[in-house]
Amino acid sequence: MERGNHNINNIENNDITQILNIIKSACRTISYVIKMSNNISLSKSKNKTNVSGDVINKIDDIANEILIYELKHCPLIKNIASEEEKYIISTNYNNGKYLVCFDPLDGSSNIDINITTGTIFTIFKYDNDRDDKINDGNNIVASGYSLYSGSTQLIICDNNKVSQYQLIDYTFQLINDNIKIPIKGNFYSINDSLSEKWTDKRYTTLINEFKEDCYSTRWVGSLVADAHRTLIKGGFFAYPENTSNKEGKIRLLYEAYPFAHIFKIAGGKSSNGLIDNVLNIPFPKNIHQKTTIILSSPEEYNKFINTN
Ligand code: AFP
Repeated sequence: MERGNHNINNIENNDITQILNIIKSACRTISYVIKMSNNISLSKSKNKTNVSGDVINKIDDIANEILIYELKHCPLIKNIASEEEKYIISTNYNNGKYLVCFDPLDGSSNIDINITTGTIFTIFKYDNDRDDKINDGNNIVASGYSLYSGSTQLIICDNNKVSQYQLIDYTFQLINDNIKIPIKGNFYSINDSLSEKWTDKRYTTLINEFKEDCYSTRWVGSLVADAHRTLIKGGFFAYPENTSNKEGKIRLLYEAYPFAHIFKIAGGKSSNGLIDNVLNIPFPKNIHQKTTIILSSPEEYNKFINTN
């Protein structure tokens, strides 16, 4: 059996199940906080920005603390990386074999208007034969995201498949055990208002082609929601580099890698516009490195690579 390109055994399977259970529990708690709190107060700015320059809201801090509190006591985990922490956090378990990375609350600028947010996470296994190195996204052994919306859902990609759970009666119940992305969709998802600023004009040509082919546009502004719709209904999602965000806006480690892993296992495509498959981008020196991202059904991706 394999996860991504990574061979696994029973011990590793148990390790990953244990870590995923901790993440599930954290997502349940975050969901509870969002559902039981005044969302307007959760959106209150902390009057500080994170290392990527994004404004930190109260809920970003709360979700971050919940995840770190739950994960740092797990002896399997050596290191933790979060969007809200400047540096990697080392646990007390130097012999731990895993690095867990997450964006605690993606789309938090949408929390006050009660629009979908979510937690994105990924688990890397250190390469023991290479002095605890991680090469790239192919070291991922599991990844996923939650959606805090009308219902709370969890998508988990492990064991070479993508499964969908819904929080019903305080437990995550399986509602789809093998998600596959449609070969083609009817939607494209991109922040069109930035088109004048896109430095790679292939996106302009491609979007015009989609319009001619009667595609509809969708843009929530939460990666979890826009990528989830693309995964389930098919189509094309991209956040290209632009004159304000020269390397793109999406963070490689805890946003782009996990979605690239999920899309690959579900039969979809990912790219940074230059490298096919985001998992092949080398592990970043800076944990907050940004990247252009494309997540797509195979047909729309073919259109992209044939665009000049
Ligand atoms: P927030 O977490 O600050 O709401 O940012 C969300 C995000 O990083 C990603 O989830 C969206 O796809 C993207 O920003 C939306 O960016 P624009 O506001 O430029 O459309």
